[in-house]
Amino acid sequence: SETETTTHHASKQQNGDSMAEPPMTEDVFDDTYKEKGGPKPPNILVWRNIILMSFLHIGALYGLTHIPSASVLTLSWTVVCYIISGLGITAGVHRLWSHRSYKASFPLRVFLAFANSMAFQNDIYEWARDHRVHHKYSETDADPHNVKRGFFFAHVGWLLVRKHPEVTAKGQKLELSDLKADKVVMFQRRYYKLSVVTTCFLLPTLVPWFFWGESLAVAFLIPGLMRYALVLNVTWLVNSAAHIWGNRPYDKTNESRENRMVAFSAMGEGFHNYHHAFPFDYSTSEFGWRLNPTTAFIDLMCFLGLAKDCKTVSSETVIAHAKRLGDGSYKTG
Ligand code: ST9
Ligand code: ZN
Ligand code: ZN
Repeated sequence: SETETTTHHASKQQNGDSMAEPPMTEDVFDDTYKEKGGPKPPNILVWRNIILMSFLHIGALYGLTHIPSASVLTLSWTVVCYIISGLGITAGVHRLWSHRSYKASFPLRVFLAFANSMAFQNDIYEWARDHRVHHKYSETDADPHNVKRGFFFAHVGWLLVRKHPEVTAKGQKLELSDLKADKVVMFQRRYYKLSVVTTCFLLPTLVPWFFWGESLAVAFLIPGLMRYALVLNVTWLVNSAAHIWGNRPYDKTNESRENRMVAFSAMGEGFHNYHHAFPFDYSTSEFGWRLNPTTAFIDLMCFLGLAKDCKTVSSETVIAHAKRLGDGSYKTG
């Protein structure tokens, strides 16, 4: 662990401002945490969420049946909405705000916050807070989507019941001052509902209707509901599938996995065993742009001068880590 931290600092130093701020450590696994013994608290169902999630998924399936009647432009627009909302999660709340794996200029943060509202997955502050506890207390009571409670719980069940008290207790001890200090994050939190209504539902629906005369029903069902449900499920697969199926070349001491199917659909976020081993790497993988359009996007932003200080890990550190903790499936060269 010592070597990794050094590399972490070293790579920052190469970027010239190592002393400017301390590295983010709130996403580092805490192996001293012990779950309390005794019986687990019961699941308290939140019926409002169960009903809304059911309607959303019924609407999305109904949307599927309308694909043949949608225009090519509407289907292309659905892909555009998928990519924008996906980036709001991957490049935005995940790699930038949860892990601080690179720095983004004000205009880029505004775009990412907008894109994040389009994905409607809780505001940036709440998502990043839950995500930091997920990394710090993976697969314990304090992990919001603890995969030890099964595929369904890790996928969506955790959004349908009250949180385990340990999630809140541990979450309250996290350092979140970087999020509180970011005006874009706080602005999005204050106007969250309004921003979701406009970006996740109104914008995807009204653009096809206004610009190429798509029917309001099809525009609402496909780029609206169906696209939203799809981005949700692909994101959730990182918590469920990528904590159950795949190799653990970097670290076999936790349940996170390398899952190519998830990486492909999640715009680069399925190299999850790597990501838990090196949460500060802006690429969440050691393979650059391979199956990873989010990394290509961040690189483009750097090229345009809108992002900088991307953190990476040297291959020597990765190999040493894999040798020490991996399951033996790591391939060199
Ligand atoms: C959604 C999120 O879908 C998905 C996240 C997935 C993460 C994936 C990560 C994988 C890596 C990235 C992959 C990207 C791939 C992208 C691909 C794209 C193509 N710490 O929560 P409440 C306190 S959301 C500290 O209500 P309950 C706090 O004071 C979907 N404190 O607890 C809080 O108040 P406030 C849409 C915490 O009552 C208070 O407790 N949204 C923490 O147990 C109450 O919190 C929904 O469906 C903490 N961690 O309710 C809504 N947590 O916030 C779902 C809580 O004001 N959520 N506190 O500070 C809810 O309705 C509720 O949260 C609940 C629990 C019912 C689930
Ligand atoms: Zn994870
Ligand atoms: Zn993460």
